[in-house]
Amino acid sequence: MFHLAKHARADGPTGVSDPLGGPDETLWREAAAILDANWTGTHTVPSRTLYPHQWSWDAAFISIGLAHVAPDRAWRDLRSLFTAQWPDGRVPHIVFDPDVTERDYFPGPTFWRAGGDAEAGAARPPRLSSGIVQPPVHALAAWLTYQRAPDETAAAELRWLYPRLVAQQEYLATARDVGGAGLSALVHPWESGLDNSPAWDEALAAVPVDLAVLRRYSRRDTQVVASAHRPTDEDYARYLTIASAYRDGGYRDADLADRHPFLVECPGFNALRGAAELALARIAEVVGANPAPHRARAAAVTAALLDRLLDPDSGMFHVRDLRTGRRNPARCVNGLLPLVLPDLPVTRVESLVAALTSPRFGIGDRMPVPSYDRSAGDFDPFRYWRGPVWFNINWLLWRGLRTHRHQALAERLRGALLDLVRRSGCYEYFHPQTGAGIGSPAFSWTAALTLDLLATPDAVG
Ligand code: 9WN
Repeated sequence: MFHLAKHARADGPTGVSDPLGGPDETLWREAAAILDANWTGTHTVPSRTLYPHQWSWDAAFISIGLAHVAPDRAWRDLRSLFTAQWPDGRVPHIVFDPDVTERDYFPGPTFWRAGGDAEAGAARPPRLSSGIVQPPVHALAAWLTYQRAPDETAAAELRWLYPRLVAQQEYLATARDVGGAGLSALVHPWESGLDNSPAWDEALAAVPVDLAVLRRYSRRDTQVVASAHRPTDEDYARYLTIASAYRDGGYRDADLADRHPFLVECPGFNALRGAAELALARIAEVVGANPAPHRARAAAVTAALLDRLLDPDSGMFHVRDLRTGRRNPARCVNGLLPLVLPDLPVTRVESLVAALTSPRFGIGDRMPVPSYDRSAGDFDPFRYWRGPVWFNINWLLWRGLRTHRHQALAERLRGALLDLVRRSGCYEYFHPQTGAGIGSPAFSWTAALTLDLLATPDAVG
């Protein structure tokens, strides 16, 4: 067990406070204990029951929490992930633990058939992994981890990570710019991190459902949690079809527009890519590199988002299907994530805040933002990314509100998030009306970001 509270106070307040008053030691200890229980010795798993490997964007959020209680583990988590980076710069969405059996997670290494062949040489992925990516939150995570304890050890970690983070961004900005307009295209809904969001429904509808593909394999998720809370079999069959198509094309990105069945531009993913460039600009200053190109790239991403994905009528950003050129009208929470970009024009900030405070997403006193428009006919309070509240997304929105000096709203959101975990525990996601925990209990990113919220009490900077 690591020191639960000592590190947290290194450059922070002398006591971790409850926003409503008294000390919040119990919650702090519970959250820290979850991260400790999910630590494997080399990395942290998102959940012991449902996700027994290392996931990409989970690792970023987890390191942000670990930075408060065990900075050495925060750096080791990030290092572990980046040792699986492919030669082309992509950071795989899952790095498989060879000690975990195929039975414990599907789709596992046998499905993805990528990496882990020590004989294959430098041109091949170095470790067993999937071949798709997830949102690049890692530069932000590295920067926040460094800021917690900016000593020589942390600076050395930044020096190790910087070229790798740059290669990750480079891959996303070039190989994945399928639309040619400066935004990264996603080749699978899982790349967004918001797996079965209604944002993908239209693009997915064009992918044939081959239920036989499911019979060849066996879903593991629905053996662990209720199937009414997870993606449907039809959607799961499509996920496998799309992943197989990418895999069978050797995970090549050339000519994707001509052959790949699913290609979308996601506002959340691209906003996080822009935010990553801004974090890289800060890191560049520490490691002696030039920050200017990073700032320029961040500005270009913001401009492309405004140009390609903004719907002036909804005031939000929407997913674009590159196969049809159509923007999906569904109002999904990834359409609010550009709020993390500091150079967003004020009118846009205000329209996003209007959506956030409207009955569709309404930040309530006790309830954070749901993953989908509450007033939509197909809003589903139980099913994964089609309604429930997710902690990582709300944490990003909280940061966005602070960036744009919406301090009162940021504090309300922070209070609602902490209230949720106090009442229900650190679950994977939450019922958007009752706040009941759904999915996996003892979920790492919920615990990690709880620590970060507790350690950041007031509307400072
Ligand atoms: C597929 C691990 C991951 C998260 C994703 C979340 C879920 C996986 C799954 O779990 O996705 O990658 O099996 O459903 O949607 O955001 O990274 O926590």
